[in-house]
Amino acid sequence: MGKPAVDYSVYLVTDSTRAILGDRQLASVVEDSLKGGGVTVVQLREKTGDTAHLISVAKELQQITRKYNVPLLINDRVDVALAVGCEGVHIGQDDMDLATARTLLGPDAIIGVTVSTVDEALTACEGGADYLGIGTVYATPTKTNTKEIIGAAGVREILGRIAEAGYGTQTVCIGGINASNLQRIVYQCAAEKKALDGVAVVSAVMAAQDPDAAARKLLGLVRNPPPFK
Ligand code: TZP
Ligand code: MG
Repeated sequence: MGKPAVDYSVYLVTDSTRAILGDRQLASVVEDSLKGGGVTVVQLREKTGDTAHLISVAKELQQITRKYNVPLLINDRVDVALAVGCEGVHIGQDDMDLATARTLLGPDAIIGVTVSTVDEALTACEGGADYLGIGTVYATPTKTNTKEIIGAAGVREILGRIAEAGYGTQTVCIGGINASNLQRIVYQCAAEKKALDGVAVVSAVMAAQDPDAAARKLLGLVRNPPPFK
């Protein structure tokens, strides 16, 4: 089959906490975000609940992501990705190491790694990560235990160093990204020829009243960033 080509433009990271979902159901918010083509990849991120629950949520989301032909990745849990047979995983610096994840999942799996420093980024590229999740860009209530707030400058530094080293690893940035601040990052990076492949968001889409419209707006901005002034 080979590794699927992934469009990272608008990378939705899920969050089932009440602060984000309110009374809505996770699956219906995810489906809403996908129905107009605004979201191009989905990561299931659940920080609570047992394995059986996580597998059942993953299977539910997989039916939806398959319908819209978008890859599903699982945060942290290589075992759950294997159990449901989805496209891959996203691992942080404290999760299973990249080499072991690759051995378990195989060459065609999509494996992304969170990086917040140049060293972490170069190591992940060298280790064969498919993409980097660079951040945390801006402080965000969605994730408060973030080690590093690196800002747009930190993202640009990492992009510059991996390009200099000759890696073609794809990249998204994460942390506090929304339709208002996205152009600063995407346009500045593009202007320096260090283009990001997309942006990863939780609240900008998941907490939106209209996740479809929110996702499509982000997609338009990523694909055609207006000049940053
Ligand atoms: N990793 C770094 S920041 C973050 C994660 C999962 C949360 C991003 O959430 P939001 O709502 O897009 O700021
Ligand atoms: Mg993790």
